[in-house]
Amino acid sequence: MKIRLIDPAYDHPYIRHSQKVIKNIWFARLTLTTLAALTPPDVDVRITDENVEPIDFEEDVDLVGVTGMLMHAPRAYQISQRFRQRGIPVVMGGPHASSLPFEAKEHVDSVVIGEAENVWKGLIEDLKVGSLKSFYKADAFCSMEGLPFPRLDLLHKDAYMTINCAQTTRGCPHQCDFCHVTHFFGKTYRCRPVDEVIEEVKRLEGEFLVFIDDNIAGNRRYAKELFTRLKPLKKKWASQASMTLTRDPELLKLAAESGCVSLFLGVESLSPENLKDVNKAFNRVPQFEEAMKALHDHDIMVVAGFIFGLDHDDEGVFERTLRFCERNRIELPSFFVLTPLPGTPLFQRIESEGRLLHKDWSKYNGATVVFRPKLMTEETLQAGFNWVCKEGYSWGSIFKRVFHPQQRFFTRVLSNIAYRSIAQGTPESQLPSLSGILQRMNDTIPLRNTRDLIQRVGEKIAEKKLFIGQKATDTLRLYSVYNERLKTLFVRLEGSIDRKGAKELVKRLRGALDAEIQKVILDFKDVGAFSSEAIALLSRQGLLQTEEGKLWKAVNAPGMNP
Ligand code: B12
Ligand code: SF4
Repeated sequence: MKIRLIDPAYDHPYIRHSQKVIKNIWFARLTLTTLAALTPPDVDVRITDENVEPIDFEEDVDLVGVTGMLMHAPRAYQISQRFRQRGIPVVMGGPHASSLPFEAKEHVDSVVIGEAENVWKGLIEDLKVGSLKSFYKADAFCSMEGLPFPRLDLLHKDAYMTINCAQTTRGCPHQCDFCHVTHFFGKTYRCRPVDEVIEEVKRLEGEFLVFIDDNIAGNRRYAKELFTRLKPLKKKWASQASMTLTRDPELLKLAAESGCVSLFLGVESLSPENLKDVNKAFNRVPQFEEAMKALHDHDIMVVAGFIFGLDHDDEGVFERTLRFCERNRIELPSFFVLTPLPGTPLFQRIESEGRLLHKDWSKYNGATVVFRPKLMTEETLQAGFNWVCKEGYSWGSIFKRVFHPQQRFFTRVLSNIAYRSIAQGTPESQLPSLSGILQRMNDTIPLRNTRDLIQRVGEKIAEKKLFIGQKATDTLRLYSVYNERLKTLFVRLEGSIDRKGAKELVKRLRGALDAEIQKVILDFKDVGAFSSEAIALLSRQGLLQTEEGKLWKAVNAPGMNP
């Protein structure tokens, strides 16, 4: 019996995955090599990754197995059709088929939902006796003990950056709303026996490998043992982890000592509100800079993922995020447009709010806007995303991020050059025009005279926010968010306001109103103290109003007084 396993080509809107790009940055997924390893030895199993070689549609085989993420689905269906026309049965599995099995079944003979470990042999037996079922789904997740080592020998070794991949865990202890992993693995997080991982790693040729885990440090005790056991092997490795790893100095040190040279971290957003919305509040924004520093102190290259288009993102987010990457010397920022993946809570929410633009899965690739964002138009999100991809890999930005005394300097530069070659394919787009104004409206203004400030004691005590005797702050902090659809800027003020702060605020608001912004709504409720000059100035401008029971009412709008 002959089985051909196929990974469909990835058709990206602007990045042509040329052989050179794949050779520079891709490692091989473990999907088909794992499936091949699960195949009984009497079956002749082969793999085609369409990204690196063409499919032979005339091949004489007994079964075709296709895998695919969501955006591969349309191509996977085409491939299936070609083989089925010749009477060759096709089975599909992987993230997409597992999320939408009934859709997949319309295009293939059989669908494997979830992991293949407990069903693949049975499927082959059914095929042999001519009774292939429409769906296969294991009753439980497979045991992580005794998993066969993936058949890396079936890959074209020289086509990828590396084929040295291994997996130590499956799943993730977190449940971020946008992530497919939780949907696929539920709340489970399973670890392979360390002995088996070590044995597999020992067998890999060369010094470098990638652990394709979703979160290699999801169980700290396990990770510590694994890293300790990896040390004597003197390998270099890259993987993915959640940012919680950076909060455990012992774990981070062990990771570095065991050969960790690069980590992909889902930073996602610099807005705590966004992170809370998507159930990722365990990423603590105030600790981000410290986390990046800790990784760099251990000479670990940071590949940081950022998502654009979350509900609190306005058009200032692109520039703000890029400047953060530059300030913190993030070696390889990875930018994504928020993409609702079927099966995830995010998909359910966006769909129920009627915000999905279409269900053309080929466009659900992380680089194309497929939903209606809250604070921006689709066009602004797409343009801002294109801008950040290109600008983030401009020479200027690369210079700011990697040119500093560090070990492995050349690796950092070379990886940036590889990423730059991809980013260059992004269409030319302008930074959204209000970006600069929005940066200035999200800022801290130092005050000059804090002696004469009058505290809003009574009101603040009622709000349980201020105790008598608390000192007035010497800064005014502006937190702003712009709603492009309403053409309205919401500004929350925090701290104190003296004359200088009030003047600066008025100046910035004028700048905003001179641009496209039609309305500004100020929220003074977190301002603990004002100077009388500031009150006079803001009142003259029509920005402050008194209201019964409360001293200052949140105001206001266009007609600022001259
Ligand atoms: C490694 C990886 C990558 C690599 C891929 C490199 C390459 N050569 O393609 C990189 C980092 C480049 C990458 C990029 C992307 N990735 Co990725 N990636 C992964 C990751 C972490 C591991 C994949 C892997 O090897 N798994 C191990 C194998 C053993 O598991 P498996 O693939 O699930 O296969 C099992 C079953 O699904 C089943 N099965 C799978 N296929 C088939 C087929 C048949 C016939 C059968 C019977 C069974 C079967 O059997 C297997 C054994 O149980 C997964 C997460 C994950 N845990 O799988 C995400 C994941 C697959 N990626 C994902 C995404 C979204 C992307 C991007 C689109 C991100 C982006 N926005 O740009 C890009 C797309 C690039 C591309 N290649 O097309 C999503 C897919 C979600 C979805 N529903 O489509 C995942 C699930 C991660 C997530 N957080 O949501 N990725
Ligand atoms: S931490 Fe990462 S892998 Fe885990 S659920 Fe969140 S996004 Fe997914």
